[in-house]
Amino acid sequence: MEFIDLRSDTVTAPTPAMREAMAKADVGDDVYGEDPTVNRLQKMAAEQMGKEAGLFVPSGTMGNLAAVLTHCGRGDEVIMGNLGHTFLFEGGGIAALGGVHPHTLPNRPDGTLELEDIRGAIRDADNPHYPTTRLVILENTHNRCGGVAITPEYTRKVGELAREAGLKLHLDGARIFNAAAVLGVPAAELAAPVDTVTFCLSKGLCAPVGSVLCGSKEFIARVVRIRKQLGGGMRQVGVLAAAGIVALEQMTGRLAEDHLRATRLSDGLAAISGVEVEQKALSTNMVFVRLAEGVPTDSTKVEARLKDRGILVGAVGPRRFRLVTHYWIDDAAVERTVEAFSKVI
Ligand code: TLP
Repeated sequence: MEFIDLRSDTVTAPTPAMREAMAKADVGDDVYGEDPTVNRLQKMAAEQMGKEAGLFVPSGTMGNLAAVLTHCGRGDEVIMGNLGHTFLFEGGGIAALGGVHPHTLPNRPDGTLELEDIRGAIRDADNPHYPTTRLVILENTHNRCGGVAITPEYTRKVGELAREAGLKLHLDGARIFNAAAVLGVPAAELAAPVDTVTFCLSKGLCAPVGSVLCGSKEFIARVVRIRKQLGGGMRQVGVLAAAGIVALEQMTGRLAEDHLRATRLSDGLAAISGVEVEQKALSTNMVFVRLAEGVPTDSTKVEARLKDRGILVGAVGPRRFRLVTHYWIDDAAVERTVEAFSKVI
């Protein structure tokens, strides 16, 4: 059975244009800095983020980890959201590998952190009881807050606050191009207030592997060593970077289509009695839904019944699901999903 896979946009297979570019890619040893395709991708990525330099890394997780390990030393502290990907879903890597202490603040439903909370979390640097506050992390779009975009105005305010306090600001921009599409601004505007940004090529942009960490030349030069320590120095990796170039050239401009389908999906599901949709402003390609109170089932059972009908969704709680639209989800897939949900419920 061919599945309609809405579990994530990470499930996207490369497009035919990507496979062709991968087959033809010029390659070299990237640990020597000699892979022309990787070098081209890094240059394009840095330009699109408005930063001096970029570094290709195997995953978004490694991009965020390498950024934190470069900004922070052992015993330093990072301020981040309690629903942030770096806190929830990156294996505690910053603590396990870097001895970096996470200071979590409650994410508001729109994905932001209260500015006063950030200010209040900054430690007194002269008091030896405290870890040293070094970094703030934001996430755009914010995954667990519904795939919502964070505005440039808000990011600028956090940037100012961080600068005044002598802190660095990192953006987990895994889906920054989705945010740019819904806000109608260039990705560089969203990244302008931050020191460093990671974005993913392998989610809605469909590349099979890879993310790019961008920042100043001096910062990226330091990340090269950290990436090597993490085992992320790759060799003839131009075959993957070639797909990343296609992602930047051909895929960022179509993300609004995924957002439109997510809205249709959300509207269709909202009309089913027994299903409650968490509809939010500035949402992008994610739809979060819950089973209404009194519906005598749970998300694991619903997930299994939907799978029997060829639909894959992600259970993210005992009565909650996430559905993510992407390049391989067309209008017919949206209709079939709504129909299947309705029958199963
Ligand atoms: N997110 C995945 C899962 O890990 C939850 C998904 O299906 O959404 N930052 C953000 C905001 C992400 O959503 C993800 C992946 C990452 C970083 C990590 O990227 P990868 O998977 O490339 O390590």
